[in-house]
Amino acid sequence: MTITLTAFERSPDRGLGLARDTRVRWALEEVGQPYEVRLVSFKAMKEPAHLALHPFGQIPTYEEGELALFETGAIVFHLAQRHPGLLPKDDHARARAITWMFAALNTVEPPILDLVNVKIVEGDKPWAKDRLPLVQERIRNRLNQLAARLGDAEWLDGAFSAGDLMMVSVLLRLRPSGMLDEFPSLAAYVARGEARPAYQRAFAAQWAINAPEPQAS
Ligand code: GTB
Repeated sequence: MTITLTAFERSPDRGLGLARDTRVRWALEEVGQPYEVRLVSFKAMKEPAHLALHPFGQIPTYEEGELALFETGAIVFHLAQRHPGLLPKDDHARARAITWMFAALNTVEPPILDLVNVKIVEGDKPWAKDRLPLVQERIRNRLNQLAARLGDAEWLDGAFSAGDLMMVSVLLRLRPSGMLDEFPSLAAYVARGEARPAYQRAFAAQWAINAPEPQAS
């Protein structure tokens, strides 16, 4: 059955792979499932046809026959349950890998999104300069805790899993700020994720759509 994702017609990150379709593409590549992509404009995302798939008018969405999903956590979890490669067979190890997916989305991603909000969305507010260090401190706190747990391990809990896929995807969003480089073990962890052939294919697929046009000289 054909799998179809939606993605930005033109991602505001100009191909850095930070929009959330990349993590779904990565999961699909890890489990070896082919997929198609339907590109949507910001305007189309808020129109009824897309809102029927995504109540909040966002990307990505996932369609597979009669099934339509939104929320990258749910989509990656669906793929990881359906296909081997992203969750361990052992019950406890599987539950722990799922826990890391939730930790990435519920505990690590929110302060990182706050950084984007305070710098970009709320950047012109008079209180933004006071809020910024508070948000940065919250992120550093989380990253210190995460780095302490990772230690010198390759992945968060044994073999690479959907938990790592989600955590690496979330941490990548920090790279433009330079904060990831303050935590060399986490920067190396992210680099290991990016080096996976499945990530490389996912990145290349979104780059083919979003790369900046070459400038005429
Ligand atoms: N919780 C949802 C999920 O995980 O699926 C969040 C989905 C979401 O935020 N989608 C964003 C969206 O559709 C795109 S990824 N935004 C349009 C809107 O809400 O109107 C977020 C994103 C956007 C831009 C960059 N960037 O430029 O670097 C990175 C990530």
